[in-house]
Amino acid sequence: MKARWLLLMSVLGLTLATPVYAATPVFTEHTIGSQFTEAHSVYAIDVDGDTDVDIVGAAWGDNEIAWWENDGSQNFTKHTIDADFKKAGSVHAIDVDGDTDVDIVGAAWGDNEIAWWENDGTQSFTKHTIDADFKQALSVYAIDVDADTDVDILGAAEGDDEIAWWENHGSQNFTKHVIDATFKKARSVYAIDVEPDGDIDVLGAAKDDNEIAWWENDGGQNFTKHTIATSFNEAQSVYSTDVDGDGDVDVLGASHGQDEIALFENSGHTTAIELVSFSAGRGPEHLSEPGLNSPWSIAMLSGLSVACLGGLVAWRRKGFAG
Ligand SMILES: [Ca+2]
Ligand SMILES: [Ca+2]
Ligand SMILES: [Ca+2]
Ligand SMILES: [Ca+2]
Repeated sequence: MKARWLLLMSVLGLTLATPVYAATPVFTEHTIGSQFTEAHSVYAIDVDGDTDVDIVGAAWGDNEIAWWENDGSQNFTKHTIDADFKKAGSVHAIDVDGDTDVDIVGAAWGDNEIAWWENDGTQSFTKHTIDADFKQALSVYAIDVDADTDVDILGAAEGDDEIAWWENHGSQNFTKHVIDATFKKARSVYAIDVEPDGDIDVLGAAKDDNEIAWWENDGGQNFTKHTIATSFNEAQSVYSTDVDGDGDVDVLGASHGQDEIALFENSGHTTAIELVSFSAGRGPEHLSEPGLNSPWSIAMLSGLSVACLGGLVAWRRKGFAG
């Protein structure tokens, strides 16, 4: 059996590294917020600037954006930011207006809205609508897209099949720019310098196109689409970071339709590989309930390229022209 696995991995072009038996992280669940109906999105950042990390969340069913204040010992107190943000699907937090406190951005599917809540410095938040006609807004992210030092906003609209960004003119007056209007049932957006060439590029996931894609910024915010995956069934979510520590950013995706979390490795503009979970002695097994306790995520968290942590984790090649 071992020989077959070695053969398989050899066929797949793998190098079987010596297993690294690093300390295995053990995760213990602590409930932060309960009865947060149809909790849909979460992010962590020091909201109140007291050096501990707080939590922000969006609840689809409660139409709510909230944050949980950390007392420094991970005892959390909930504060509602907005309780009338219909089908709140996504939340992110960053200092939008550059006054050093952390503000909140959100997407409301039911209100077709992208909004931000301004922090007055004492965590009293005032809502500002950025766009109220972004149909079935499902994802939001914020970063300085055009490198003019102010924070811009990105969104994905399922109803408009659209990935867009809103340019901040420096005083939180925003102008919308469409990046792609034919990205069917766009569900997720993220932005990072993919190549990297110093400018911010954009990533998206489209449910009906079964697609993960990125749009290359030419430095003047003219975006050219590059497809990463087109048969990633009901692509739901996209994220990007340097998973394997080789200096370039890789792409992570969640596929609703094939019950899969995948890694698209950026291997120097040539190919990428999709990570699937294998159980020792059995065939490839997609992770139906990927979670932090899976050997796979442990491998990613540990930065291991190949790991044997409760199961065998192997790489499968997947085309990705970087
Ligand atoms: Ca804090
Ligand atoms: Ca601020
Ligand atoms: Ca900017
Ligand atoms: Ca770039």
